[in-house]
Amino acid sequence: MKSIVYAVFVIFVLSSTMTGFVNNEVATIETKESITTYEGYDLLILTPQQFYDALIPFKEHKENHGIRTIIVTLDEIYNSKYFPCQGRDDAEKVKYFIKNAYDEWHIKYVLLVGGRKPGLKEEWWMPVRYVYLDDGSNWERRYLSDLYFADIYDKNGNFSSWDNNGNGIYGEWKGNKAEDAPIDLVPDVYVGRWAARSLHEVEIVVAKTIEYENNAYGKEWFKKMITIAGDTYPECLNSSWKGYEGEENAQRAINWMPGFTHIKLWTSLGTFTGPEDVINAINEGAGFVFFDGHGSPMSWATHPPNSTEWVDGLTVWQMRYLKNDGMYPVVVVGGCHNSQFNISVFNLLKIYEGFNKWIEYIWKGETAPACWSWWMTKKMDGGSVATLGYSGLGYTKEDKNFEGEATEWVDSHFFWEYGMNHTEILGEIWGNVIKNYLKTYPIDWNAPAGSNSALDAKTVQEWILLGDPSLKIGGYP
Ligand SMILES: [Ca+2]
Ligand SMILES: [Ca+2]
Ligand SMILES: [Ca+2]
Repeated sequence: MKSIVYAVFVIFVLSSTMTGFVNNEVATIETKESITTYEGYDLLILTPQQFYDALIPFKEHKENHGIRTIIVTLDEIYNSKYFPCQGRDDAEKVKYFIKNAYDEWHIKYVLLVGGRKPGLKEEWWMPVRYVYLDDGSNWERRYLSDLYFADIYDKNGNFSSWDNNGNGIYGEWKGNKAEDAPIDLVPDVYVGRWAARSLHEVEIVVAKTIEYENNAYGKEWFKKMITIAGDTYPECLNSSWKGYEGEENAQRAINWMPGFTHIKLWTSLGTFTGPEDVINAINEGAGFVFFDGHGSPMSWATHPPNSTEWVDGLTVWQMRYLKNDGMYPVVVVGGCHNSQFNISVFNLLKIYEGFNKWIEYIWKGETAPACWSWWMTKKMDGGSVATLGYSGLGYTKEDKNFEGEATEWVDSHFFWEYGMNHTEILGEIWGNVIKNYLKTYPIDWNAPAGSNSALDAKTVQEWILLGDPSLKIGGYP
């Protein structure tokens, strides 16, 4: 097959350069390029020009492991270098580019490189998509979704715009039924993001990811899994909140991860009393860390058994104590907002937006230079190799009136995908969990805002993979 393709291209190139005297050398070079293009790529890396050079060693590393990789800059998308540029805004232009790359190059993985630019104004190194699904809580009217860039096609093979009514507001669900409906949501490619705010952060995650894939294989530290949990919903607040929900879900994940040594930091066991327990355990090294409890963009915590007291797990400010150099786990964090990667320390300066709004930035935890999950991932000489969490409010069976599960299903089934279904590529785990969640809880787009179906849609939309989607978990032999 390969040789036939090659022959066709030689003929194509020869005939297209046959206007005058054929220069054999040029023809050969062009042929090689055409062949590479025709055969396609596995991994598409999208980046602003500023981070391009830092990604070259990463591309070489990926290709050494047989992952065919292409780096494309945003300018090349907007200037139609490879495909005619279309789309109503930058995020849609990026999504159409991914669609073309999927059609023409048969890509499987997309790594979006770039987070928010530092500054008062919200500007991005790499476009983002906000989804406007109102859960009725008045907490947030929109949230970030990278699933948007992965759900290219709907069931009928049409482009999945997420804006069915064409008003430029995406994923709207605020009335008696979803305004933008139906949205397929099922990912067609596996998307992860390095939400880097600077070139330096890109260099850090490139180095950590390469080191992980080259060195994790067969290491003793990798065969450890840390679960950190407690009584997420104290029964003293609501009589239906029986048991220790976080620990029960951690146990489910543990049951799906045979062959691992399990380190349980649980409030009911007395093994989790504060951040030092978390820091000490991670510093010993582990392949996986699973936090299951309550989050904010800057912190994570849970409760002791049947108590409204808080046990703090880790804040972004304490991450400097993570010294697990060369032993980087994949971190799954259950809780609200840990992956809300639009926060900014500049929000502290926004007193001019009014006192109430300013206070809101502070009590919502939106005033750090980076969110919890990204901080964990970009931490130099420690932290994670990748982090999965939620960009908005996270829901559970308690929010769905015990008629089904939400984030606890997603988080525990991450471990089912790896431990039971033996999926070893990080982005594929992310995609399979979302696909299976949607099979388990099919969305009724005619249900009202705030319904269980709306919460199910939000749950998959807001689950963000901050890391390389082509990451080989446990490294290469
Ligand atoms: Ca719309
Ligand atoms: Ca789809
Ligand atoms: Ca409970």
